[in-house]
Amino acid sequence: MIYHLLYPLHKYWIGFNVFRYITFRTAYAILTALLLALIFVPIFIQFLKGRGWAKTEKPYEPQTHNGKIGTPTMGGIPILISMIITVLLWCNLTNPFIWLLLLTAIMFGLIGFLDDYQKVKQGKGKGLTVKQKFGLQVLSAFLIAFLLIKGVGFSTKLYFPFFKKFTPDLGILYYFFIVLVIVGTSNAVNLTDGLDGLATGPLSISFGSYLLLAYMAGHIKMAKYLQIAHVPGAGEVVVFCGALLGACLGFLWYNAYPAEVFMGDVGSLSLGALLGTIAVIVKQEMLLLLIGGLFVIEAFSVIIQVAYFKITGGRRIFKMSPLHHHFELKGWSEPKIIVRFWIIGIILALTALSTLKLR
Ligand code: 57M
Repeated sequence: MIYHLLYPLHKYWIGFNVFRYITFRTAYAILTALLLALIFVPIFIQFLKGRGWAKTEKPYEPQTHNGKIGTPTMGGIPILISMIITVLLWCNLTNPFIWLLLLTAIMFGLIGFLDDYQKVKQGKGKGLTVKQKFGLQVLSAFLIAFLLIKGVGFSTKLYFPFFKKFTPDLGILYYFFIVLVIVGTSNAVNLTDGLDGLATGPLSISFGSYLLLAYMAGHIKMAKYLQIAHVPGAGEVVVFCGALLGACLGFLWYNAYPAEVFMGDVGSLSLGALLGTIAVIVKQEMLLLLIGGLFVIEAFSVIIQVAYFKITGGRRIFKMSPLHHHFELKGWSEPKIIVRFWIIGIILALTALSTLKLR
């Protein structure tokens, strides 16, 4: 809104020209979303507590989690509200990528809300069935892929770090690849969200990284210099990433150990799907394996554990999966696990960004 209201006034005063600049709008998108989340999250904590929408006991959890019973969940709702208001305020709303990302947030947020709501209403922790949840995610991701490829005329070429010339055109297979990236990232973030701030921190690092990648992809000279895909219109995704970064940091203020609120599936599924969709839009899906490396490690720890458990008839590689539970059972304190995972997330993101020069 602000962009559409104030930028046209530059005809009367050159000062309004500043609202054209992506860097300016991104800086204020981060601050706006941060401020809104700092205001909305505590209000929601009271609302959620009033309804008893909180963590219920789960028998198979590490003992340390019993102290968390009663912590309100679904904190993803104020995250999404803060982000959406900020996007509507600071983004150029004629850009189709912005509406596509808002649709992603709403579809995956609704799936997560349905799961969370059923868990808290039934009080037995039973949300949607795995089939229901997965089916809804795949359908939503296919819709995003269709709107991208057919609606925006998006390229179906796949780009790789290090290899400039190798850009295979996946054609119709790109639909399935997009679904894999979006649904895979959404569920990987969901699994990671098992300790205070353990998902929120790396999500903030990831959105910050893709903020930079979107800027480079949307800047024709910079994309050419770095020999990465130029994606016309990706510049607005920078502002969107700023809104996500600000909202996550504002939520982290309350989700930091000891957490006053959890984001719930409404947060983890939507933020994970947004990260995957942004990676697709800026044509840096393969780099997501590094930037989102923590989410990949956590998800694979479960896959390896479940596979080994089935193959060996009940033996385990980790004391418990996802990986953060393994370290809990090894006696590491929760804050130590969380901060060490954040440090690893920062190292992975910096390594990923350094590959842009190594081509
Ligand atoms: C997603 N949810 C947290 C909170 C958060 C197939 C199997 C791998 C599925 C997997 C699973 O579905 N886990 C659920 C992780 C839960 O967090 C809620 O869920 C939202 C995110 N989805 O926002 O609302 C608990 O995590 C703790 N938490 C915090 N701070 C936070 O900021 O402390 C969350 C956020 C919360 C709270 O205690 O209640 C979760 O862990 O459930 N299942 C598993 O991951 C289980 N692993 C397992 O069974 N491993 C097996 C193998 C054979 C599959 C094994 O290794 O032997 C773990 N799930 C739970 N506890 N609950 C085991 C330990």
